[in-house]
Amino acid sequence: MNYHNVSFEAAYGLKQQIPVSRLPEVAFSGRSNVGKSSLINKLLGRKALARVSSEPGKTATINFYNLDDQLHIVDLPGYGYAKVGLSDKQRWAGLIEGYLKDERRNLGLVVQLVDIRRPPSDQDLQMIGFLQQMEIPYVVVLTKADKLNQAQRRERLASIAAELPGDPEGTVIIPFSALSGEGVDELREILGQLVQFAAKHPEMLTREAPEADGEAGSEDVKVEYIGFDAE
Ligand SMILES: Nc1nc2c(ncn2[C@@H]2O[C@H](COP(=O)(O)OP(=O)(O)OP(=O)(O)O)[C@@H](O)[C@H]2O)c(=O)[nH]1
Ligand SMILES: [Mg+2]
Repeated sequence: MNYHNVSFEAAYGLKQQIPVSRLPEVAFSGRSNVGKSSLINKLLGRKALARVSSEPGKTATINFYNLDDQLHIVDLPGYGYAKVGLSDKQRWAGLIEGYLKDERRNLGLVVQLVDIRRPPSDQDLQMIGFLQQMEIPYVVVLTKADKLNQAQRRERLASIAAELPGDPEGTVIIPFSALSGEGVDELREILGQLVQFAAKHPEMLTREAPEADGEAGSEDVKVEYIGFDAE
């Protein structure tokens, strides 16, 4: 994939505005200020494609970036910012949930961001529970890794798997720093595999509601490119 061929494509404030997927999508989720926009800029090798601010609550729309016309990078609004009014909170929650539940989405992966310095918040845990329930493949990225010294880092890495819901062995966890670029290669590797997989299985990433379809053999679809449990 050519990481020099990236562009901002669109921002949506209402889920009804989001068109049916034209490309496979990878969405970035996490609480406000966790570093989603910074990660996207680092991943795409651009300083200010996604807007970063010291003021939380910056990204209030779902923003689509085009990566080499092969993948849509989707920046979701951050949740959990206390100072935002209730109506905005509800709108954002509706946007995020509407996006993740949209069966017309060719959503191949959610990258769930968690600050490396703290255990996941209740809302992080809720989000991961929701992804599991929806059977959406995800990886966990631990942001701001540069803010810890080696001992603190070891301590967090030893604790995090047990703090997350689900199988601790089975969750891919990637330390990341938008300052040093740590974690970029691993994420690009996963995105590359996702794109290859989507090219081979154009129909398979679009989800059907798990309730509506029971087991429905989507197991093989979701795991291959995130590096665990490939059959
Ligand atoms: N040291 C350090 N600071 C970071 C890193 N990533 C983000 N930050 C800082 O954290 C703050 C928030 O970063 P953003 O990328 O805007 O966070 P966001 O998740 O997009 O926030 P919202 O748009 O409000 O949801 C900014 O001041 C960034 O400079 C990192 O890896 N290391
Ligand atoms: Mg942002």
